[in-house]
Formats: sequence, structure tokens, C-alpha cells
Amino acid sequence: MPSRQAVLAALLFFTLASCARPARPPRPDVRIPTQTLVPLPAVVEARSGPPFTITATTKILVTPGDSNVRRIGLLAADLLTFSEQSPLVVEDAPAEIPAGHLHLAIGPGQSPHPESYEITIATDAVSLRAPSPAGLFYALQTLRQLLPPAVEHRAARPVPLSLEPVHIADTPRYAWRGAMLDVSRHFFRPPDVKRYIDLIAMLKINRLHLVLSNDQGWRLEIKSWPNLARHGGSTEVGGGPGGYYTQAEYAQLVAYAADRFITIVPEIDMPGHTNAALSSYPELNCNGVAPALYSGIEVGFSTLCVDKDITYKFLDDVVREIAALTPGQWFHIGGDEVEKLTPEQYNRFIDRAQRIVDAHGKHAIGWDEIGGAPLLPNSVVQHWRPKADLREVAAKRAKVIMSPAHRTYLDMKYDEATPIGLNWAGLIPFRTAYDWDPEEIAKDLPPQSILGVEAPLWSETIATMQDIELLVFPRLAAIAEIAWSPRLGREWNSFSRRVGAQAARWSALGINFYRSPDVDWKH
Ligand code: TNX
Repeated sequence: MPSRQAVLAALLFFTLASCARPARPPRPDVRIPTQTLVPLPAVVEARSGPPFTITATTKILVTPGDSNVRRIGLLAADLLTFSEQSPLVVEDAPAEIPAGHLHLAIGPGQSPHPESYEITIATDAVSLRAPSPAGLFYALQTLRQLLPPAVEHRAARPVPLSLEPVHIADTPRYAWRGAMLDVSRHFFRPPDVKRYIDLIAMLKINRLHLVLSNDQGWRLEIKSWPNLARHGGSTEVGGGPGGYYTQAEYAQLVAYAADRFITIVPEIDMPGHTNAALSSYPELNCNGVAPALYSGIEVGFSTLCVDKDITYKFLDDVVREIAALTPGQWFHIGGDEVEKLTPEQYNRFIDRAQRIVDAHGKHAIGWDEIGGAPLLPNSVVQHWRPKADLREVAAKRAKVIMSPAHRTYLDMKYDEATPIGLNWAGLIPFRTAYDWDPEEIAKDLPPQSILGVEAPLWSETIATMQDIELLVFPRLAAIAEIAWSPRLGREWNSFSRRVGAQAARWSALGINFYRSPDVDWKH
């Protein structure tokens, strides 16, 4: 018989234990596999047994008949091939899957979510399964992080490659997992944008919002208004030569992103932030006089002439041409920081601009200032001002993308010593970028109205790819995990350990990441 004291102690223990900890979903196993995974998958279970070993005869077997799946198969072969001479073979999977190979399958799994996936690694077989190619692509990103970082050095792959047995079942928390790149303040050429796409794809980001116009530059060729790019694209912050994408180059970026399951979201900021357009066409100005090009970093001084018909003809042409080049559903109209209009003028303008976007088959997105204007049912609000009142947006039942500046603005400095970046929204050390949750910040919004999270990178102080990488890595990993991983089970100590494990891979990829003192970097 246990003593009365022991029974009481046990009772007390269980009572305390159950009070102290709210019910949590099962935590992913924190043995070897998860320690390298960012963002954290929903479920990770280590399995027993010897590892699966990749040899020269290992095949990649793919569900037949889908060119996207075959393409992902080739990416897998590229990742796992250890001899330049004999790439792993990619083949249509037979009805009976033989042992010894990797199987990439389209098929139903534990979750119907199209971006979900499952990975099963056993001693004699590896299977990646997803309801759609996007899920398979994410499975491959996870598999990549299960391989030693040395695989990133093509010529010096460790042989043999092996994978520890594990089962992963993963699905994203939010549909919108965005990164934003401002190519207007400083222009970035297509090779830089492609590298950016490659890097963000590793974190399962699925939207790239490109800011294509601003006071300092117009960055996309518009055939019906050629001076926009030719003149409006001819400078940038600091007075450099700027530049623009031809429509063919833009279409290539869209396709490059789509191959990595990233949707390009173009932004033409209006009615403010329009000096480059106003400088290109005098008739867009209320007084008919074109201002000079601008290469400073002030905001709020420019606006389209909202009472002229030509303004809406201009917008219709611009939106039509860009919409035709952009398969994604969204068109971002900016709408931020307008100081030269009355609220009535502003709201009327936003209403018309939104209808133009709608007429060209896209959903309008605007920065949170548009929350006061009438919104169409499909319009989306992007929350950015830390103190913005979201109650009106909630009442209008608009969907919201969360980009609170004091957490997600990648152009804020990490600390006083960061050589580039701004600080108007505060310093954002790495941990600050991670330790928050969209539902907590958006208390006035019903959780189901939160479409997802996006991290903007404004480029007033950013001129090179090295600059981009310094500010984006590691903070985008924090935003990606907030956007992808279940809220419960996500915590700083685990996250910082897993990010520390990326150091060797990021170094191998030549990423100029910031070695935040918040992390114990493994090399
Ligand atoms: C505010 S965020 C802006 C941008 C600047 C950025 C700099 C937003 C909608 N407007 O025009 O580039 O701050 O951090």
C-alpha cells in the first residue's frame, strides 16, 4: 500500500503538471532529424533501423504523366547525385514499387491540403508523397535539409549519402508565405532576383511580391507608355543608373518563380510614390508639368492627379499589360503614405483603382491605409503600420496579410552596428523577428481572416545581392517558420538550434548571412 502522503504527493504532482501545461499537440521528436529542419514540420517521428543509403544504382521513380513531377524528380536527382559522370536515373514508377529506390508520388496523404506532403525514410526505400506537385517540391526542400550540408558543394559530395529513418507529415499553417523585394529604390537585375527566388524557395516561401515602381524608379517596360521605363527607370536612390525589366525578362522571372511554386505579386504603388511616372509623362500631373527624377529617400510628396481622366486611362493600360504577363491572382496597388490628398479623394481613387484591377481579372492588394476605403469582396489588406487600427478591416471582412513593420521589415537594422538598413520601426534582432504570432498582433481580426505573413525588404539602403542576403538571412527563416509551422510546438530554443544548423549549408551556398549573436552557429 502506498502511504497517504505518497498518494497526496502523486495527486498534487499530476494536478500541477496538468495545470502548468495546456494540452499541446504531440511535439515533434527532437532527435537528429528535426534539428536541421526550418521551418519545423508539423509531425516528425524518428524511426528505428539502419539508414537508407544512396548508391549509383538508386533510381528516382516518379508518378507518370505529370511534367511537374518529372521536373521535381530531376531536381531530386541533382540533389542526390554524387558523381558528375553518372546522374541518378529518373524513371516512371511501375505499378509495384521495387525496394531500394526513392519514390516521388502524387497521391492522397494524411492531409488534403495541396501544399502538404509526407516523407517516409526506411532502410530499404524512401517515399515522398503529396496531393500536388507543390507539396512534392516542399518535401524535396525538407529532404535537402536532412542531407549533410556538404551536398551543396557539387564537386565534393560525401559518399555514400545516407538518410536516417524518419516519418514526416507536414502541412502549412498559412496559404500566404511571402517575401517582398523592392526593386524600385535600387534596381536588381534578373540574375539577382533568380538567386533570391532560389533562396526563399528553400524556406517554403510561396509568394514573391515585387515592388516595381516608386518615386525613384519605374522598373517594368509598359509598351503603351514607353517613357515610364525608359525615362522613369533611368535612375535610383543615390543617382545610379537604375534599370528596368523588359516584358520578356519579367515573364522569365514569373516562369522561374512558378517552377519553384512561387507566385509573383507585382506592385505598382499608387496614387503616391509615383514621382518616376509623373516625371515620365507631364499629362499625369495636375499642373501639366513633369517633375525632375528623384533619387532621395523621402516619402509622401508625390501623387497622381486623381481628378483627371487620363490618370485612369494610364492605370487601365498599366494594369492590363502587367495582368497579361502575370498568371497569379493578385495585383498590388500600394496605396501607402499619401500626404497630398484629402481622405475623400484618396478613398475615391482607391475604389476606382481596385475596380480597374478587378476588371483585368485580378484581386487588388493594398497597404493597410486602404482599410478606410470601400473594398471589393476579394480585395486584400496588407497590414504594416504597427499601430494601424484593424477594426474597420475586420468589419469589412477583408483578408489580411500580416507584415507588422516592427517584426517583419527586413530592411530594419538588427542592432546599432548593422552597416545598412533603417530603424524607423525599431531595431529587429533575430529573436524579435521570431518571437511573435500573427493572431496575437492582430487581436482585432478573426483568425480566419489572416491570409498569412509576408516579410518586406525595402531597398533605400540596399544596393547589392550581398546587402540583400545580410538583412534577409537569418530573419526570413523566422518569418517562414511563423508562416508555415503549427503555432504550438514552435519555440525559440528549438528554432535557434535548428537555424544554427543551417550555417554550413548557407555558407556552402555562398549566402552572406548575418551571424546573429542570438544563435549558436554550427560553423
Ligand atoms: C515605409 S512600408 C514604406 C516604404 C518604405 C519603408 C522603409 C510602406 C507601405 N511604405 O515606402 O520603403 O517604409 O522601411
